[in-house]
Amino acid sequence: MLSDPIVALATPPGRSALALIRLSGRGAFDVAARALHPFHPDPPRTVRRVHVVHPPTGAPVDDALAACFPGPRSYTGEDLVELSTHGGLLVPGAAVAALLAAGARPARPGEFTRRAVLNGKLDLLQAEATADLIDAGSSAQARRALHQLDRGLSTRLDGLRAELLELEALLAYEIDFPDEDEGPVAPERVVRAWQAVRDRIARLLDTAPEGERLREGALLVIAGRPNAGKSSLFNALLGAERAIVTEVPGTTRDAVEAHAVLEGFPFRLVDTAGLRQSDDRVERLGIEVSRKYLAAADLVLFCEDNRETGKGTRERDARGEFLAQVSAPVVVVHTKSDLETRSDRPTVPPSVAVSVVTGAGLADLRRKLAEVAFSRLLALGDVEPVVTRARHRDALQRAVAEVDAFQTARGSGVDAEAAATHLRAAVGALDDLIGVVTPDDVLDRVFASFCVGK
Ligand SMILES: Nc1nc2c(ncn2[C@@H]2O[C@H](COP(=O)(O)OP(=O)(O)OP(=O)(O)O)[C@@H](O)[C@H]2O)c(=O)[nH]1
Ligand SMILES: [Mg+2]
Repeated sequence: MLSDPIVALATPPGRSALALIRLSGRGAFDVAARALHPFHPDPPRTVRRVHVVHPPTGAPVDDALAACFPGPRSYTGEDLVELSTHGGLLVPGAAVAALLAAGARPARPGEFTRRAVLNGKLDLLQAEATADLIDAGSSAQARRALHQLDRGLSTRLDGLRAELLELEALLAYEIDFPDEDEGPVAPERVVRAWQAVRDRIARLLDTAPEGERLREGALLVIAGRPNAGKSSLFNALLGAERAIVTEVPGTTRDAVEAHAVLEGFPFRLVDTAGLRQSDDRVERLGIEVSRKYLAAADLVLFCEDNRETGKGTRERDARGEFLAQVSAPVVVVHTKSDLETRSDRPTVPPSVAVSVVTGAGLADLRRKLAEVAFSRLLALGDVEPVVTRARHRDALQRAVAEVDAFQTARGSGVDAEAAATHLRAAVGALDDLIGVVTPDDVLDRVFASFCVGK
């Protein structure tokens, strides 16, 4: 395993009061001693003032603070130095250059956290949570990442792993006493234990769709007839005038996408071209794009002008036809509620009336959208673990498949020892997920999205 000294800026480059530099690896303290004066690694975890100089010229670089964390009690598990320098465009880079000249090499993206995983300071799920916490753009994402960093998900998996091993232990009796007709363990007990652990793994797997949606943002597509007020609503939800609004039907020709946080949850909002039969070539292309987005949507916001709603069977048919084509959940919204309405219109639940002029109904709409897109996460609260990546989903699917194969094998009279290999394989899938033994290519994939200094 590589443990040579690496260095990187852990804070973003640019104007700031301070910057933080990390230096880690075998010999990190020797490297530091060449560029920091005076350098005292003792006592550990004590901040001291140092002069940063560029070896070998000795040219002064900065007046800084240094703290030493001898391994294994450090973030990486190696000898580690944290250096707080002044910020700005020049000083942090010059301080990194000084440490490079003193014998360190530039860290690769995510290399500090990767070493923390390899040295057993963090499991793989915690490493992923570190990246998620840094990338979080909404409070729900941050809370979820913190929970995972706190071993919320890891603890649940430890529990499931223990249950699988207990189930295997029940079988051990049969393996040891194969000739007894009715072994010391009643078969129903094995079935009950199997059912319990299977359900628990399946329940965790059920959180995957919304968990992954939480990391990426729910794709919310705003659709409806031309002039229904889609772009106006898009801007209102975004809190910015991103899309062009005019009284001319057919204004929006292309899909406009933007990130928004609604009720603390992340969304990717898409405004689309109004749906209608059109002879205009450009508009037709826009409508084609709308349909593609609708097919990929997690959630559709269908806008109907309050005054048009239920006006005639043609509109109702158009809506029915539209709703039949969309497989994602649809929230029907009546727009322009500040304008005069017809009182005899039928409403199709769930429906919310909004006005971007008065702001009426917008808060309700935001809440409704968060509820529909993240109902399961809202019901689970922040304590229950959730899986958030395709990697997690794949591993849990493998575990469920093995647990099921175990039961099938039992049912078809396969001997206990052979059936138990499926339980072993299920434990292996959970181990992969936590990262007990992680092959390099898995680590490469996990750390590919990390930034330098993390
Ligand atoms: N009074 C009132 N007018 C609104 C409201 N929302 C939109 N409008 C008006 O309705 C017209 C159409 O609004 P847009 O947001 O451009 O409608 P659209 O659905 O994006 O239209 P296309 O892009 O052409 O499909 C504009 O003149 C808006 O000012 C509202 O809540 N109240
Ligand atoms: Mg528009």
